[in-house]
Amino acid sequence: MKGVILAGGTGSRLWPLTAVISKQLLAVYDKPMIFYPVTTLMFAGVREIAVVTTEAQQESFKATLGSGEKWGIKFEYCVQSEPKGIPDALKSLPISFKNEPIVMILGDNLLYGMGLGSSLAGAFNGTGALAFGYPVANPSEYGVVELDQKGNVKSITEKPVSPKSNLAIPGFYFFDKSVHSKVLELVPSLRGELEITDILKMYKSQSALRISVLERGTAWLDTGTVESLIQAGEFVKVIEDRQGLKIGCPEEVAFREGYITGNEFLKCINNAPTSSYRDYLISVAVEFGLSVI
Ligand code: TTP
Repeated sequence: MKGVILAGGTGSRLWPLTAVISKQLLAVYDKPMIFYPVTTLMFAGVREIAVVTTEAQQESFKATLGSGEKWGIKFEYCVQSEPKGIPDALKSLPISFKNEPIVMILGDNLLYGMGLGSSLAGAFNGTGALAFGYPVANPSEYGVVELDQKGNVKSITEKPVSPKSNLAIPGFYFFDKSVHSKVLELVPSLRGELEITDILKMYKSQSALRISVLERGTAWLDTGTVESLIQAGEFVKVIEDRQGLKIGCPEEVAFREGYITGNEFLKCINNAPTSSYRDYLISVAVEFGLSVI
């Protein structure tokens, strides 16, 4: 399975913050926003990740993330020429991704929670689609899923005026390889975009859509508005200050999950400038008995 991070779009709701910087490169507290979805995909066991961006911003993403080698993964970069919707971005994936199941995450989504890492890795069996449900106070702003008592999907509606449930669908999806042909069948919605909910409906019509309701202790934050961006930053700060552990730190995840060796982790530390981020990496190395020079 390969990973996909959608980091295109216009970020208009965050303008003028996004006038020259992509939303997904803005700070969420102490690191670029895209580090959070990168680490979510690493926890899901993915080693190859396509980063879909606008043409104008591709170099900035390359400068921020690099080839992935230092984190034991591989990034491929591709361009979505116009922001024509979330599933449209899948059309720009490299050939090597087009015959593969994928796990896709929106570059402005932050998922955090107990056991999320290990449970994600085994969540998808490679067939159909797996998406998630998350109770929110404002379902009208999201794609909403209605489940029957057995947990089967009754309906999916994009930004409903009168939501049939309080379960929003986070921007994190597992798809089998048929997703690549499905996106070619989509037609734009009234707002002129290809809609991810239409892809989910296609899987539903084949009885191939599974929704897993995220546990209460899980946090799902999106960072598309000034308010939600600040909230996400505050959330990360509170957890990190309290626990003395970082959320969304790719070097640490790579090392703890065995993607890189101790020596490679030490190399990450040596290449990092003096900063609180570097100090944190050093504290992880010390915990593992590695000697930092
Ligand atoms: P949105 O928040 O729906 O759109 P946006 O990022 O352009 O922001 P705004 O609505 O404020 O203009 O996008 C969710 C995520 O999906 C975000 O990470 C950008 C990404 N995306 C693409 O990569 N391509 C697209 O065509 C769209 C619509 C979104």
